[in-house]
Amino acid sequence: MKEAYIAAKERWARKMSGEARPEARSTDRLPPGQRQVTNFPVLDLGIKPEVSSDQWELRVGGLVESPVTLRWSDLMAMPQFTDVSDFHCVTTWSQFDMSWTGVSFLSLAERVRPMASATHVLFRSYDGYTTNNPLDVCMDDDVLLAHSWGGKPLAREHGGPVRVIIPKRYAWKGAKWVREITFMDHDVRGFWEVRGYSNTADPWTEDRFS
Ligand SMILES: Nc1nc2c(c(=O)[nH]1)N[C@H]1C(S)=C(S)[C@@H](COP(=O)(O)O)O[C@H]1N2
Ligand SMILES: [Mo]
Repeated sequence: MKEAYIAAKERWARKMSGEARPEARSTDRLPPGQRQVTNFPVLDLGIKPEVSSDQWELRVGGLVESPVTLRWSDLMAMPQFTDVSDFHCVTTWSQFDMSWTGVSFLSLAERVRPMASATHVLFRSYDGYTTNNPLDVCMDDDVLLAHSWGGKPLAREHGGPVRVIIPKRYAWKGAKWVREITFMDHDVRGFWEVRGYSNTADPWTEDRFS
C-alpha cells in the first residue's frame, strides 16, 4: 500500500506540475465487450437531485484523524487538478478522453488523514445512491472529486455540483451528487453491489456481475 501510494503521488505530482505531457495513448484502450460512444449518456435511478453549489456539503469522516464537512468554497480552496481519462459504463459504452477538473482524492486524503485501520471507502449521494471501493483503488493519481467536465461546470444530470471519477473501474463506482465519504475498516456493499453487480468492477477483465 505504501509503495503504491508513493508511486501514485509521484504520478499525480508530475501532472500537477505540468511536467507530465499528454502521451500518445495506447490504441487498445477499449476494454473487452465495450463500444466507443461520443455522446456521454446519462444513467441514474430516475432521480436527478437539484443541489446548488451553495447548498452542497460533503461530509468526510469515519476512520480519519480530521473529519471535515466541505462546502463549495472549501473545495475550491483545495489544490485544483485536471486530468484526462476514459470512462467505461457496465452497460457496454465507453467514452474516451474525458477531461475532469476538481480535487484529487489524494488531496482529500491528505486533508482528512485516514487512520492506518482504514481499508475501504463508502460513498453516499444526494439521490440515496451508495457505492464502495477499497481505499487503495481510491488512492490513485487519476481519481478525483470532479466539479467540471471539459472545462465547464458539471451538469446536474451528470452529477453536478460534484461527482467522483474512478477511471480504472466501471462508472457505477463513481458516485454522482456525492454528499458523504466514509473511511472504514471493512467493506460495505453499495446500491448496485448488493443487486448483483461485481464488487470489484474491473473493466479489463469484464468483471461486471458477481
Ligand atoms: N448518485 C448516483 N451516482 C451514480 C449513479 C446513480 O444512479 N446515482 N449511476 C452510476 C452509473 S450506473 C453510471 S454508468 C454513472 C453514469 O454517469 P453519467 O450519467 O454521467 O453517464 O454514474 C454512476 N454514479
Ligand atoms: Mo452504469
